[in-house]
Amino acid sequence: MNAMGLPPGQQLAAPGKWPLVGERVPRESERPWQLRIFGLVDRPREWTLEALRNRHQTEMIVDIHCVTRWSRLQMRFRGIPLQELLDEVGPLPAEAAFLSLVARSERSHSTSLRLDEAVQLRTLVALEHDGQPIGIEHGGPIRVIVPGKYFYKSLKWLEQIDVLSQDRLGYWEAECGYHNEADPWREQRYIVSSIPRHRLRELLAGLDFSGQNLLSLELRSHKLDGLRCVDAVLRNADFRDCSLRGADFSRANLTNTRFAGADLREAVFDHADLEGCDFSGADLRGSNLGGASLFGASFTSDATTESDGLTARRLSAVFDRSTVIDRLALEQLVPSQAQFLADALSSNSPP
Ligand SMILES: Nc1nc2c(c(=O)[nH]1)N[C@H]1C(S)=C(S)[C@@H](COP(=O)(O)O)O[C@H]1N2
Ligand SMILES: [Mo]
Repeated sequence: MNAMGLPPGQQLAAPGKWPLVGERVPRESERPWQLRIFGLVDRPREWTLEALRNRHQTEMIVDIHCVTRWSRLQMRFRGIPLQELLDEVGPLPAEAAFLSLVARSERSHSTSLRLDEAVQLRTLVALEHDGQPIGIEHGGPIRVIVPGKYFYKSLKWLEQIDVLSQDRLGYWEAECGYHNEADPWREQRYIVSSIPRHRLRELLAGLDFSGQNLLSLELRSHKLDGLRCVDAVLRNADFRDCSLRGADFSRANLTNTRFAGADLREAVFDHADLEGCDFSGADLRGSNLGGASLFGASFTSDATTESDGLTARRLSAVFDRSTVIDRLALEQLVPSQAQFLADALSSNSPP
């Protein structure tokens, strides 16, 4: 844990700011909002939104931690403990072991939890945040809040819960390699990639990852000048201390990728997804980050030197006049990072 009580690798979001992540709107439907609990239960049933609102509400103060490295502490939610609803449907003791939480959304977004864990973590079917109904963009009117897990387990627009004997992986877990355990204190962000070695060698020899979808690539300290990664999906890659001069990452998804200490001179990140990326100590002179998404990205960090393990050394990215970063993107950063970047960019701007 660091000084602010944050799990490893997390930063506080700007005060009062609650970033939007993932889907922005629920699926359009004429039907009124309802919650159903089906599957391996004694008495499957559904509740209208009204019925949920009329129940006794429980208040909970919860810290939320997004896998893209921003956190918000002490969020106040009100709703119904999932346990109470489960007690009413009666999960079948010998069989019921997992919950699949399904959203009213275009892709029927879902996530899953172990039944015992969901109860033990005091999962909430939340209806209110800060005394107001939860806004539609943040998953209202019915949203799951799972304390103690990365926020992708907290499903927006909850509509159905299937009680199952086997786990059914959710959208992020199945499609994007997000870790199914999702414990922020153990940094369980992603499962580890499983690309065969010979395939990786081929891609490296051709210096071309364009269009590939590869998770958690480990390429620390490689010489990869001119690498092409156009439209690639390379979440959670490790490019620390790589030489990547003139590399092309246009429109690539590089969520949570580590570029610390990398030589990124003249690299192109045009409209790339750089959420949660670490650029501390990287050389960004002449690089282009125009149109890139930078939520939770960092450009400076307090690193500890390896020799004595004690001396804090500040590692900061370097820029020059030709570095392109949208001023608007600064608003996506946590305050300390935004301040560092604003200072660094203005000291480079022409007089
Ligand atoms: N239905 C649905 N729920 C979802 C998601 C989504 O894309 N669709 N994204 C998850 C992720 S990754 C996060 S971090 C949080 C973001 O919630 P927020 O947009 O209210 O901050 O919602 C989670 N629940
Ligand atoms: Mo997330």
